[in-house]
Amino acid sequence: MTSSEADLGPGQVMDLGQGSGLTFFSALLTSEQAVMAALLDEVPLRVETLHIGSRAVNTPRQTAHLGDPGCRLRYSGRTFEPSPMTPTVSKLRVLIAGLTGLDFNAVLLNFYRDGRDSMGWHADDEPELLPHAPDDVNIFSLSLGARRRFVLRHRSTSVRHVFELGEGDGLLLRGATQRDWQHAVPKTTREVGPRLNLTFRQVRPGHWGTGHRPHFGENLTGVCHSA
Ligand SMILES: O=C(O)CCC(=O)C(=O)O
Repeated sequence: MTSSEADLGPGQVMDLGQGSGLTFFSALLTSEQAVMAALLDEVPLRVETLHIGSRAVNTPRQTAHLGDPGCRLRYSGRTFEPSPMTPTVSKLRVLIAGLTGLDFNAVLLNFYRDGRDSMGWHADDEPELLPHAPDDVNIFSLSLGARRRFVLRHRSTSVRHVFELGEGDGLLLRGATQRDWQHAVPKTTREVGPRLNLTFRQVRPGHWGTGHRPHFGENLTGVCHSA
């Protein structure tokens, strides 16, 4: 992983100010390609249809939501009940708990088949996210396969930080990062292989949420997704 604006090393902390911050863990997995193959085999990934206003739009990537019972996610007009975590996802959960001291009870997988697949600007700030969305949210992002640009943009200053995440890189997004920053994985015309990203989340079980916020606005003219 590299950053255009910061030179981060393994396990290195980046303070984004005002309670926001990142911790980067380089190439966490010794058998990253085998882990990715196992996940693609175990997890039923698919394009989802979301409801944005009166329109139905398809996600520009494949996706799946896994988690403990009741750890549902709600976004863009849909509520997603979790499928049980698969053996490989459960092992990653344990690994990440050892690394961070945090237990993540839900995970959203996003599979970018090639450079045409993408993720629009959004923040993971849904009210069901713990410990206290949007002011304090822990998200652990694990990126497998091809490196893709992961862009963070401050909501009011538009300051950007650009990372190339893949090949087993981990990124813990902490504190107010989801309140004050948005993130995206833009499309690219570069030849890139497939990339699988897992965002591990802490979800309040049984929470139904309050919003149907279409926070993947940049994709509304075509295909859209969530988080
Ligand atoms: O693929 C990525 O790196 C980002 C995934 C993401 O933004 C999300 O799951 O909310």
